[in-house]
Amino acid sequence: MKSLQLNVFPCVPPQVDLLTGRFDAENLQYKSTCIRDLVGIFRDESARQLLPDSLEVYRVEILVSPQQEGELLAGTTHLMPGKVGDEFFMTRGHFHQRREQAEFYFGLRGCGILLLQPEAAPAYSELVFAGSVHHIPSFTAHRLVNTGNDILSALAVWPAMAGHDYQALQPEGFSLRVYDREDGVFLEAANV
Ligand code: M6P
Ligand code: ZN
Repeated sequence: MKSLQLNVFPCVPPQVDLLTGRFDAENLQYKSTCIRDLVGIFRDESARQLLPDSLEVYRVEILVSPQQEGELLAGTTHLMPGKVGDEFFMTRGHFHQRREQAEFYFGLRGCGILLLQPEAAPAYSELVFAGSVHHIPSFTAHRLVNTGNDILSALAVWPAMAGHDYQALQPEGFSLRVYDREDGVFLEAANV
């Protein structure tokens, strides 16, 4: 390959390690979500209370962009392996405040399930693995579940003004839940 001979030097852009989803960039924001932050999210609340409050369930790193109409954000969720009782660790999950705004997730590491809950249709799910691509349509809540033994990392790209609406999912939550049972991973209706 020829070496670069330039009179004007291009900027070095931020980088992402596609094996882990970790960014190498100047402007990053981090958000950590621990067991103490997930009251009422898992089916077995007493099992949640038995785990250490400060146990980290997932962390998100976001490449900062301007918060303005038309802009996009990119971030990676790193969801730990683990369970609350027999229910796999998962993200809180959300609708967008701007319901019409969609999102993409890209599976990078580990394995799991993406739960998708449209406002006006039954919930469905997709397998997440390194290389999987997920279009999250408008008007659809989304949540990642880690069903493996490794960290599940997924890169997300979404509109900067989409916002997060966590309240709309309370108190019922998603209508599908994912459990670790003797004979495998079980995706079940939440009210069973
Ligand atoms: C992805 C994106 C973020 C989201 C994060 C964690 O990185 O969808 O917008 O904040 O996952 O999900 P939650 O907000 O449901 O905790
Ligand atoms: Zn989203």
